[in-house]
Amino acid sequence: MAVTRTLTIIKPDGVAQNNIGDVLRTFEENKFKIVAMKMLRLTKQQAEGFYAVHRGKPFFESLTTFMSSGRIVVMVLEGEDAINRLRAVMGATNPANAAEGTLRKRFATSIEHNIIHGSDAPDTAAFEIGYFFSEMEIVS
Ligand code: IDP
Ligand code: MG
Repeated sequence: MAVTRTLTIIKPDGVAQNNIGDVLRTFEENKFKIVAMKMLRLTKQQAEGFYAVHRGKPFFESLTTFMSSGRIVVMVLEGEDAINRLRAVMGATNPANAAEGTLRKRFATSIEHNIIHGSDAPDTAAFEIGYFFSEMEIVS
């Protein structure tokens, strides 16, 4: 497996619940290298642009309102098979279905408020990394 990059976000609920430290520790324990990181607050329009693939879904309006409701931490992670390994560490979208020990099982409170985002494929990872970071801001 090759070293790849993925985009992750600690969502507004994770920041508000003081889970930044828990998430960073989990990344380090799982041998992800944090190669870019910043805190920001999305506008509604910026959240809609990020989640454009979900436009038209019943949860789109609520999701983009939630994602623009508070501070988030955005990171680029690098590692062996980073996209798939991050998804495994995150757990299922709905915390009720998330495996024991996963971030969503540990900290998420609902299918929407599930504390963390992770890219789901190489093409979406490339789009999502470029949405937040220039190549100059990624330090590996
Ligand atoms: P993922 O974050 O596990 O990749 P997606 O299906 O890509 O899940 O959905 C994006 C985000 O939209 C989820 O993380 C969650 O916050 C929210 N979401 C997904 N499905 C639902 C739903 O059925 N109701 C409410 N929110 C949802
Ligand atoms: Mg997704």
